[in-house]
Amino acid sequence: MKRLTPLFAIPILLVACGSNDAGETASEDVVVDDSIESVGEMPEVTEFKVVVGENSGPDQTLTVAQGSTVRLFFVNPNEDDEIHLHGYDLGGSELPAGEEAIFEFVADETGSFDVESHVTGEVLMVLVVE
Ligand SMILES: [Cu+2]
Repeated sequence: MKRLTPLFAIPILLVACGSNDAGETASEDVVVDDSIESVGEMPEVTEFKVVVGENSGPDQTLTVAQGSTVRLFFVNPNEDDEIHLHGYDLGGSELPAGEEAIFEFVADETGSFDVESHVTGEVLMVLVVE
């Protein structure tokens, strides 16, 4: 078993930094646990990946809360495509076969929005914001 001697060096360094003569509070200042709290304030991101021909279709529904950040990934492994999210009006430009398109946005409008292939006319997924 190793001794954790490096940990004991930290309080000494902190005391050396604070040159004010409040020697009694120095040991309490070493306890820094409010970093845990900041994790809860991270914005929520919902990710969803559609592989055309594998898990695409109008039955692929993603429901998210209004105001959340959404990151959608699309890839058509077999053919060039053109993928468009209606309502939010994202995409719609040419997507070469095998390349990934990423739509990232804040879902600030409620409703049901189709993601459509402009090549085949197929609905690849439906985004529901409520
Ligand atoms: Cu469209």
